[in-house]
Amino acid sequence: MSSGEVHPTILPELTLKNENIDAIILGEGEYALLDLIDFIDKKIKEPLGTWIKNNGKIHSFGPQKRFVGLNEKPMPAWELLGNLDKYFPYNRHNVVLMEATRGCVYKCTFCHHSNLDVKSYGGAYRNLTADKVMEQFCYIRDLTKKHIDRMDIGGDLHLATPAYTKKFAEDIKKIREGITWQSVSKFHLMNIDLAGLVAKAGCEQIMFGVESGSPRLQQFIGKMVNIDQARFITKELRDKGVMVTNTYMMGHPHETYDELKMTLKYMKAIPADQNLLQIYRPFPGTPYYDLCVKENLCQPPKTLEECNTFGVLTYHANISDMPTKKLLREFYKTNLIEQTRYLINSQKFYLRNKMYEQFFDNFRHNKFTFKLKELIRIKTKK
Ligand code: B12
Ligand code: SF4
Repeated sequence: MSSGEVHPTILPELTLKNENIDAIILGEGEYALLDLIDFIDKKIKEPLGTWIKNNGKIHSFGPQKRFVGLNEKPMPAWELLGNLDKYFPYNRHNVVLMEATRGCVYKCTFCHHSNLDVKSYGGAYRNLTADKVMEQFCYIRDLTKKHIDRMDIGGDLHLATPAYTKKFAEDIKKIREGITWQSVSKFHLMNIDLAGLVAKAGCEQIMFGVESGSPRLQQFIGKMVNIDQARFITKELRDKGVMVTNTYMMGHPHETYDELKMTLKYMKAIPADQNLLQIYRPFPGTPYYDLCVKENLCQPPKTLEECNTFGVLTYHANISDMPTKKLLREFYKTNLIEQTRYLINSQKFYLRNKMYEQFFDNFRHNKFTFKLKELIRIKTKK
């Protein structure tokens, strides 16, 4: 049994120690998997990009030397998924999530892209041309009877340089056939011209990471966001009909209540459609996580099973300098306000774009009710 993706790339030894796993692929999988097969067939001795367990002994091999050219790689075999209709719940205006980018040029200290193995085994940052994005979209569209006219191509960081943003927007504008798209960028990469360009090119939503309003924490995570620029870009995009989502984290390592209040100030000052809020959970293999371990704020998982209850998914570990009650109260109170605001903004967006099914569905399944259910779950567990 072989395993792959970010988790084993960051924790190869811990993953391989699991009795069910014989081999892992670190980083990009395409060529490494071919090497692994050749290794099993005894054609090569060094399957690059893999770690292999043999009679309980772990053998590690260096990064792959061949990486996929995103624009040259064959179309993903979507048809192997069978009836694609079932993945698109609405009769009209479905959205399809596609890969348009790999890697990231940045190294924010809480993110998996700050991990050296992710960088070296995953390969350099690459992105698709507008032509290729459309080709992939049309390929999927032709495989389903459902109406899809929206694509989510944000990945980790799609609009990663002003030059690419300009080229992508100009190109997609010419060929998009009414298709709209959602993306991810950074405030310092945007300006008034690019905001106008992406809006005209069919961009319906952009996400930006802010994470904290505290200058100390911003410096520490490697994400400096200028409040005035963020406010200006957000307003420009929204005036042009693009929805803006800004992401924030609360409960950074050693965060104080005064610092959290700085984050709240950012949220108020930057008029996004949605402020997406998370409690920070340390991600193994990142400098932010290392700091947490060093300062005894969290314990490293010892087994693969322990990872299930660690970090991203389950509990709210408080590693800030605030009392847990205070942190959680601020988190849920702010979320209540933010998600109510977002519910209203997203409903306006759906009505504006005549997405009536999405409008009614959103009453039942929205982030507000999601958080409410989470709160009830935590309360009943206690
Ligand atoms: C797109 C995405 C999503 C989409 C998935 C949509 C879909 N239908 O696929 C959505 C938004 C739904 C999503 C949800 C979640 N996601 Co997500 N997601 C991503 C993202 C941005 C890209 C993944 C992707 O498709 N890349 C494109 C493919 C081609 O590349 P790839 O996945 O790296 O795969 C390559 C190699 O890793 C390798 N490989 C991959 N799998 C395997 C398997 C084997 C056997 C082998 C040999 C090789 C191999 O080969 C591939 C080709 O080179 C990643 C971040 C990232 N950059 O990886 C996070 C990421 C995978 N998500 C993450 C998380 C935490 C989640 C959620 C749990 C979030 C939440 N709290 O709800 C949920 C879980 C959903 C679920 N049910 O599993 C984490 C996982 C963390 C971890 N410890 O592993 C990541 C790494 C982001 C992060 N840093 O936090 N996600
Ligand atoms: S810009 Fe986004 S994807 Fe890139 S390192 Fe920072 S948080 Fe990660």
